[in-house]
Amino acid sequence: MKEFPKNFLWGGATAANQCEGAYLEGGKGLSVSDIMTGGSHQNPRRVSLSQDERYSFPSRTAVDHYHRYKEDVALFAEMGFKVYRFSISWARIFPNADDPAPNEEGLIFYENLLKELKKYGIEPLVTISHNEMPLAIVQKYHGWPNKKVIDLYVRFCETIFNRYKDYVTYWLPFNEVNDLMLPLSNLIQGGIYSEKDVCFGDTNGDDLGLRMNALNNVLIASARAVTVGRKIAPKFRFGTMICHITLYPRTCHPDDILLVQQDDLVRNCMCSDVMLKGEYPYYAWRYFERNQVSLSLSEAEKAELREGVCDFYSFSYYQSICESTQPFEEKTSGNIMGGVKNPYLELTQWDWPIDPVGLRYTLNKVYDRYHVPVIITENGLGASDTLEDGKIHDPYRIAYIRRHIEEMRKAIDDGVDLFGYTVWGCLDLISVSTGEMKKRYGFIYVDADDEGHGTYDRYRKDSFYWYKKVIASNGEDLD
Ligand code: BGP
Repeated sequence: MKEFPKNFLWGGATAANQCEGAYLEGGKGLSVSDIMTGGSHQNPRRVSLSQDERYSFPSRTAVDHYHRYKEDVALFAEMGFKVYRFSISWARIFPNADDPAPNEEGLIFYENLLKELKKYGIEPLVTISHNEMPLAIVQKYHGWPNKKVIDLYVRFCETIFNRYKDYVTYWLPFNEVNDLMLPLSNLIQGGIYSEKDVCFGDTNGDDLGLRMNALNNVLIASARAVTVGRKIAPKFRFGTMICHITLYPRTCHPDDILLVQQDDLVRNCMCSDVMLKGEYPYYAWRYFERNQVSLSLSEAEKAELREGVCDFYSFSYYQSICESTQPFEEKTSGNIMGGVKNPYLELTQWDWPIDPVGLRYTLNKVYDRYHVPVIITENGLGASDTLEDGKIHDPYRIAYIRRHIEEMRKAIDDGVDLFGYTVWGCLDLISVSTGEMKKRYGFIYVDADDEGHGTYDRYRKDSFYWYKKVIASNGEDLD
């Protein structure tokens, strides 16, 4: 069987809003994540524009990476990371979105982080927007349906491209850009606020036309940023970041096959088709027409989409789900959306199906569709861990990641040009869906609980030493 390529980028991934904390330090403004309250698997997070003091807001303190980034990067280096994916909090650079000048303190923070990575020879992979738009975009501009937000975003991009061009090659314009295909992401990705939606996940205020126009503007902004970026530094490489919810028909009834094909195209493929092929595909236009969506897309903007195509495909993969036209009662959760239960798969503690083979299937699917290099920018297991005598035994996490790496290798053997893997939440951090701390993904344990109590000290889990061996052997030693 083929080996992992020599320069394979092994590493981990985080996002500013889930790890930095220090939400008003260094001149940072409020971001959309700062108004999301804590929650749990059973109790959804609330959205509190008034920032009601009865609630806790976990992103505000997160895991204090803002102050401890040197220690964290040293631990990543100890594991042998070749790449580290992180995001730049937009609200740290433009606290009010339209400030006359960028916030120098914010720029210095990421410059220092990049210098630290360089010191250890770790390649940065930067997500430009990961649920961190300044709250001002919601309050003053009413979110991404407003075309002015494209200009604000591109200005943010130009600022960081110019400032960090000597450090960064790989950029991801938007995290899980296709999440906006679902109403859940109206606020955190679309900047669309509705009083009818009290909790994260509420869909009462959803307006599909508005949401699709928000997404359309995001895709235009992404393309424009790619074009602008290439002028600033021709070495820059840009990637999609797709939340790939791998879909299976629950039965082989032709209606189930068709349902999955149509949902897969719209949910999983549409955004990457635009970002890699430079235009909306035929089925997107049918989807808009059938749902009475009128898209504001000028000829000049269509040309921008064609010009600003990405270089590589990146995606998050946590699980697959089933769909059916038949009424199957048993359901499971999942990243962003759940589905019909697959009787062949086990579930995580948070009810997400575990499907390593689905990763190989997905890698083959996306490589066949786009013929560009592929990197997995999120994958991992959210589980609760126990700290005892300074140790954390997490064989379940090792087993999950091992099985996914085995399938990655098979996909490489199939012929897929896979060039990297960044495990989600390599450092424990706040969960997006539940706002919990106890849903942990890390190789590095952070001593903090759901209420924000704890020393915030870092501990190496068993998986830390295991992943170090995996990287040192370039994926050969998975024991
Ligand atoms: C993805 C997000 C990440 C991350 C991950 C795990 O959708 O891009 O930010 O949080 O899901 O999800 P959760 O935190 O809900 O467990």
